[in-house]
Amino acid sequence: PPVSIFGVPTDVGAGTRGASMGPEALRVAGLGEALAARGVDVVDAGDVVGPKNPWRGPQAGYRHLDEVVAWNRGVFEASSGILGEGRMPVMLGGDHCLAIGSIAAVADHCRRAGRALRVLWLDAHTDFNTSTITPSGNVHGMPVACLCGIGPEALTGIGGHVPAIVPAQVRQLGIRSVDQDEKRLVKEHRLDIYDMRYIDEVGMKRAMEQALQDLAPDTHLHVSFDVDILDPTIAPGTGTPIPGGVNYREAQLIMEMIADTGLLGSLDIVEVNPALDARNATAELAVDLVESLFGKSTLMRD
Ligand code: DIR
Ligand code: MN
Ligand code: MN
Ligand code: MN
Repeated sequence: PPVSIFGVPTDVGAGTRGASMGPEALRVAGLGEALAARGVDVVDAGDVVGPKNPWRGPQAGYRHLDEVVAWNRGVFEASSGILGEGRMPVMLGGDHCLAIGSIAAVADHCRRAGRALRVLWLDAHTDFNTSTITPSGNVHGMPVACLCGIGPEALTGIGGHVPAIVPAQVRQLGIRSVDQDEKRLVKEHRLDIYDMRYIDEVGMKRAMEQALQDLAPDTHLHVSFDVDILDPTIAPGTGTPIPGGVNYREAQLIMEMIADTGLLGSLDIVEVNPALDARNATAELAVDLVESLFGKSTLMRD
């Protein structure tokens, strides 16, 4: 399907500044050109506009809640517009709080079309915190909970339907950092998690087969790609790097196995932080992996 990429230059949901430069880093690394070279009809729809980062501490368990809401409304509008044109939205973040708006838009779109939605959450973190259990107040640690209806009404209701999705629609891969109370909440809501220990034990191929199993033939597959799923040695340009992440070959296999489903319907690329990077290496790696997500492989396969 034709693709529209759009940037969301903000870091209001994060505790480290710099993810606001992610969209330009990904453009400079050649994302649009790489997709066009694969034969994809791709346009750059430009950037969503929103408030500046006031850089305050958390209030009532949230840092910058009003600004997070404003940016996510913009994301919801942008993503809904692109879906309405019959194109695939590819969101260039920005921090991961923006997945609230992008996935709310996809959920709304699927609900109207009567299509099944599956969310594949690629991340070192489960992002299932709430204002009462968060150790940081950073909303980029809360988007999955908000999408599942746990959070402030201004965020859970962004797509008009609460909850936007249910935990059974989500698969999380690459997890290796979950806060203490967050662990309890994740278990309570039975999130389907393929964490790094599981990947170590069974291997990436089997983990991905399981994460992608029983997808109905016309499922819309949304991939939310937090680049901190990657090991910090290959992707240092991100605000909350966690050791023991997926290596280059594993990351390629993830993307190629998603491409093989033929079901990719929308994509977030988030938490690229050029201020922490080494010569834009993380954005360049993300572009390399997105090429694979859109079907590039080392050998001819059919
Ligand atoms: C941590 C970090 N769990 C928090 N979360 C991050 O602040 O809630 N998510 N970095 O991507
Ligand atoms: Mn995340
Ligand atoms: Mn993360
Ligand atoms: Mn590649």
